[in-house]
Amino acid sequence: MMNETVKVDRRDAKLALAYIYVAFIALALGGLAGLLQTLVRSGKFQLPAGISYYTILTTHGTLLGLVLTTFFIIGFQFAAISRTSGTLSDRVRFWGWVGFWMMTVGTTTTVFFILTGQASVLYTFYAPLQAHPGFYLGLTLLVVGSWISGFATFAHYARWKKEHPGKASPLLTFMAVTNMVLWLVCTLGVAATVLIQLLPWSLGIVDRVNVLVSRTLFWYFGHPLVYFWLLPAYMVWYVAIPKIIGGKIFSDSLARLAFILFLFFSIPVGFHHQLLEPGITPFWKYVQVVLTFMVVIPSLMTAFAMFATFEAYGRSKGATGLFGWLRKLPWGDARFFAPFVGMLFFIPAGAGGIINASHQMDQVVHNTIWVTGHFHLTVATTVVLTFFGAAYWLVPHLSGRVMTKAMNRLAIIQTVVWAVGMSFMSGSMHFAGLLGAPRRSAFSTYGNSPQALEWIPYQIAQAVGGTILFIGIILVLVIITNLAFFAPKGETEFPVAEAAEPQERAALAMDNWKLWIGITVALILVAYTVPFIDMIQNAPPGSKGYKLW
Ligand code: HEM
Ligand SMILES: [Cu+2]
Repeated sequence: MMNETVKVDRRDAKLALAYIYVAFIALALGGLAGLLQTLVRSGKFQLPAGISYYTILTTHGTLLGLVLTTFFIIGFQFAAISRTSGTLSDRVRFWGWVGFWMMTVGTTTTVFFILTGQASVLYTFYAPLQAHPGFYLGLTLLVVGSWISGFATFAHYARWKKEHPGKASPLLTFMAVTNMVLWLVCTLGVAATVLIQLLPWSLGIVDRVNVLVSRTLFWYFGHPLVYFWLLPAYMVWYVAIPKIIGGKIFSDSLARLAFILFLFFSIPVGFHHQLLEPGITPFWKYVQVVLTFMVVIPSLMTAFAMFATFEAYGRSKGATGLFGWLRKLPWGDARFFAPFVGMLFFIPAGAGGIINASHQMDQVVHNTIWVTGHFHLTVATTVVLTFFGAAYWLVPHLSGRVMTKAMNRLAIIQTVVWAVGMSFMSGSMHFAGLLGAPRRSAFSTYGNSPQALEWIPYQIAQAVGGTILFIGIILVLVIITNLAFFAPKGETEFPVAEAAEPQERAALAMDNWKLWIGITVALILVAYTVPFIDMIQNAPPGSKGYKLW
């Protein structure tokens, strides 16, 4: 449907690539920090030169959780809207570059203050830990820059709609717009806590900060953040993968509906990260947990659509029996294999998520390294492997090169290395967490307490996994560098599949942003207004800042 522009314009490609380069630089530095963490936690290694574990951990969480993801996503989405809705106007592209430079300067500032040991507050920067004001300023630039890129995306979408009256927007553009709406609405929370609370407090303008309010604003952002990571992976699954395997999109309007449901149910749910927070009544936690579990609906819709696409394709190739279609899939193609392995890891990841969000079971795993194991399955495997798989066609498409057979083989190996390394690392994190090992902690035997000694074998397995994963990072960097600068010149396809059946009217009805944003805001108000007023009215005196590192 509507594949008007087949190739991304050279100028747009440069913009998208700029974002993607920063993402992979963040992967290199953040990955090194991750390796060091696993080595420290094994008890066999100490950081040199008095470097603090928390400096490394803050670098890792910030560079990988916030920088790698946001830069890759925005670069990918600029390419996607240019590919499906036509070349960007000069104005939109200009603002895309403004966003890029603000984000890059912001990132550099933030990382400078982290690496110089002035901001070891972890990527969640919970008060009352207090960082240098430069850390918060850098974050502000990063967020405001991303807003500018978001508005540039909306402007491009609006122009397309104006030029095509009565037509439904291209699916991939619709998805990118949904993700940027989600991002804009949720980053308002993090901007509020940084600008109104943390920045004035770190500058000494105010003495005390309301910790509960700042955490609540953080998690109002922090949960939708994970959907902001996930939706671009779903874009690849819904739109690119069917084309790569030679099949069709199962249903265009089902995909759009799933995205809108993710928009509704990813924001009014931050309390599931605060289940053990004393200042929120159980009733409001319950309301938000119910809303949390609503994401089961679009998640299962997505799983169904994916496997329906695979099965329909396999059967069209003559597959028979219950699982015969599995054999028809292109296992030797890294553009398919990497995201597919990502999908498989999402099954245990999702099961773990249900445990985390369930109040009673969360008591067992809260703040243990189980949680770290969980999100290394979700973001650091499902999302990241899908991004790698997408980069294997996106980067050569943008750089005007082609992936050689040798690079494809290396990419298959990379995927296997990642899967093996992550099974070790995340698996041992899950087990150690069940035995009570805390997250965010360097090595300690806690005075040789028997419980802490039980964790050590798992921490060693974790370091083995971390080392394998780091090899995976080196491999992917080799591949991406090759695809960007050294691979043979040529044309690589940006795969965009067609829908199995035209559903123009249903799709057009989905372009109703007033309604979607209205429902999103209404759900947020229902979930947050009363408990938020409560937090302000019953506010304790607030806390001074602490620098505990
Ligand atoms: C070489 C690959 C990686 C290794 C060895 C690794 C290792 C680790 C370890 C050991 C921790 C927990 C440390 C602790 O709580 O004390 C951690 C935390 C974390 N990792 Fe990774 N990781 C890797 C890749 C990734 C990737 C690709 C992402 C994101 C896309 C990621 C995101 C995070 C985040 C957000 C945290 C939380 C930091 C915090 O609690 O403040 N990691 N990682
Ligand atoms: Cu969450």
